[in-house]
Amino acid sequence: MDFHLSREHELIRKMMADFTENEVKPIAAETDKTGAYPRENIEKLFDLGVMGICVPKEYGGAGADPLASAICIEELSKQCASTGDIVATHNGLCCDPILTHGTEEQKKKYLPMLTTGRKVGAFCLTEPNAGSDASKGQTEAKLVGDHYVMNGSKIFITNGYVADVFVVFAMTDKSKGTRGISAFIVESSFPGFSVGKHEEKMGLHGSPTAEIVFTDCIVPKENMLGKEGKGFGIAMQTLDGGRIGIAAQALGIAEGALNEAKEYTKGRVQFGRPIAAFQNTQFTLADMELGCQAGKLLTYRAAVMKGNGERYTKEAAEAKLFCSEHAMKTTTKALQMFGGYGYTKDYPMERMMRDAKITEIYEGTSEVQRIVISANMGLR
Ligand code: COS
Repeated sequence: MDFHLSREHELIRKMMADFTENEVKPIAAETDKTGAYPRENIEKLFDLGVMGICVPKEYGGAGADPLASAICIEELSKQCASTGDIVATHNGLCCDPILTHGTEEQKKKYLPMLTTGRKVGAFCLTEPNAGSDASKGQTEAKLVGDHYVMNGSKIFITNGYVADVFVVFAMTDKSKGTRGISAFIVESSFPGFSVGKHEEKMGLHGSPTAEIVFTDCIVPKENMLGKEGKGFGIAMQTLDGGRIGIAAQALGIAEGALNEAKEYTKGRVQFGRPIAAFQNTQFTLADMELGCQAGKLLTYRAAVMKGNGERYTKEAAEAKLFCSEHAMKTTTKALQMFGGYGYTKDYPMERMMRDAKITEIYEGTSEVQRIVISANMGLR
């Protein structure tokens, strides 16, 4: 067992750390304030090969492994969790299922679009009445001749109003429950596709979240992803990978908050001493550091297992659960160290705390992660 990153992974980290410092950090507060999608930075991330980083070179990607993708998301999220989220969704929830379950024709058509073609990807599973109980979606797709007619709506879709390619889950046979769900690749240009409500959120303001509506949407028959009735398993398998991305995002937020807290407490003098000289501050920072190190090991372990082709459902859930809860704890405690300043928008702490919260909710709440972990502990 080697706990050191390879030279390639270190180079990727350095590249992303430089990009984050020079391009992401300067606009992070403004992105949060205006809610503007960080389009120029996403274009630059396409240039760097980060969008679709795990897609093999033959389809226009960088051919990197899941650990490289996690490192990119972690570094970006140290300064801007919205940017980390856009990348995590594109890579983990759109490129990955097409790569894993797509036919050769689908891979040749869609993966180059999502890499060199600069089209952004999204994932449509959640519906108003199907959140944690993801199997209860009502969106339907009926086969009519050589195409499916899709009707229904999906909510809270990350990249919703900027994406061009969507992996969508719909019932093809309502009588079969989860075994009646199929996956599809849907383009925003298909007739009957529309974007509904743009969500106004507590945090992640730069990450575009929207409702997606299908009204007699025409989806070619050949756009079914995987076999008919296998959609639920594809969704669950995709979310296993997606959870590594959210773990990396939460880890990045926690590390970013810890870095800010270290700098601030060394410079802030109260009672005649920098507050970093007080043991209470030091112990709190030590707990933050410990959690970041533990979270990093959990996240990288899950990513390496995915790269090795091993089953990593439990490990991804553990990483996501631990890192998201640690991000929430760390941002809350770091804000406290900033006192009143932490509560203002002059410092990034309140943004980091708002951004951290969603990592305990999306791609499976903390409660769902506990269901997944306990279901994989041999208890039944
Ligand atoms: N990988 C592959 N297949 C999986 C799987 C996984 N990780 N997890 C479940 N499956 C398959 C099962 O093998 C089963 O297949 P069969 O019907 O062929 O036997 C099927 O999926 C149903 O499995 P299960 O009965 O465990 O599903 P549940 O409905 O009980 O799932 C949870 C329960 C809560 C774990 C699931 O609904 C879930 O993860 N919900 C959260 C969804 C989520 O993250 N939403 C956020 C959306 S993105 S923001």
